[in-house]
Amino acid sequence: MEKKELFTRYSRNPLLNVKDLPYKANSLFNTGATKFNDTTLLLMRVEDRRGISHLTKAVSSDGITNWKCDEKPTLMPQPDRHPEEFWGIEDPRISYLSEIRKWAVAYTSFSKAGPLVSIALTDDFITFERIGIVLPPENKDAAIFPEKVNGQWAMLHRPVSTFPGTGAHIWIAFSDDLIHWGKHKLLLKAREGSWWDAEKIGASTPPLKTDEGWLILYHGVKRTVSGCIYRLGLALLDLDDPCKVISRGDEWIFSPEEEYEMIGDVDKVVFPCGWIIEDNEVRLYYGCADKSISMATAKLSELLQWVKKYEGRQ
Ligand code: BMA
Repeated sequence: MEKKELFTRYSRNPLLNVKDLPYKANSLFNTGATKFNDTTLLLMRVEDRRGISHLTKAVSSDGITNWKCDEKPTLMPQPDRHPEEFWGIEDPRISYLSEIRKWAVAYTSFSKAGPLVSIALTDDFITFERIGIVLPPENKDAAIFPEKVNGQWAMLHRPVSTFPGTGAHIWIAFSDDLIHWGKHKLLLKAREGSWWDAEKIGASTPPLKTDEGWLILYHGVKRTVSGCIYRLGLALLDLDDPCKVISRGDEWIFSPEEEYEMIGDVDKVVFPCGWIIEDNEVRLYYGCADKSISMATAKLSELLQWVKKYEGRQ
């Protein structure tokens, strides 16, 4: 039996917390991540003291130390022009779309009708062009593939039906223009019963293109009498047809364990929205207990080797 963990936590976690912000807020947590002008850029969800979230960026030249946060919010909800952002904007996943030389940020807008998926484009992380609502409520955990697949953009998303007992699963959709999304297909189902990913799953980071297929990191939620536990798992999709699941790991690969992950505004949560891959190293940036941001690293080859063991599992 395997004993070694796939991910190793950075020894000085948490990397960032609300005290690192130059202004007052309640918490800073789930973050998108990308490389930008030779820096690592995080676009962090910051919850203000009203309870409404906005996005603020932090940059670091080594991706670990000396983070420089914007003096003020980078992307604020605009409820006057975008009523869907009434209760804030959350959980950004950043994908660099080399074809249009822009970064696409898929984020959750918290509307009065529930959470929904919005997209904004940027080329400088100073100004953002909002595409607006792309998928109506209830939907969240959207992550855009970094390149077109068979001539179309692709995106993972997580619609929720009000029909009793149907659960919350990961779907895939396709688009010609990033605005209109169709060809929806149920991709990965939450498991049932006592599984770690029963009832509710959602994409964590944007899909990663590898020689073996699209690597998917997703979160699974286990409900217990003392609340939910948010953990992470892996799946692999076919490169040419990402509607095809090659494999899906049975076990979770990362789980709240350290005090900063176990205790916060929402206990027992690890929630990544971004990862940076350089050579064979994966750096995962994740929200901890809805309170702070941490980093963990893994070898890409080991993640692939692990998930491939489950070939044929859906
Ligand atoms: C999910 C999302 C995340 C959050 C998590 C735990 O549904 O809203 O933003 O971190 O719950 O509270």
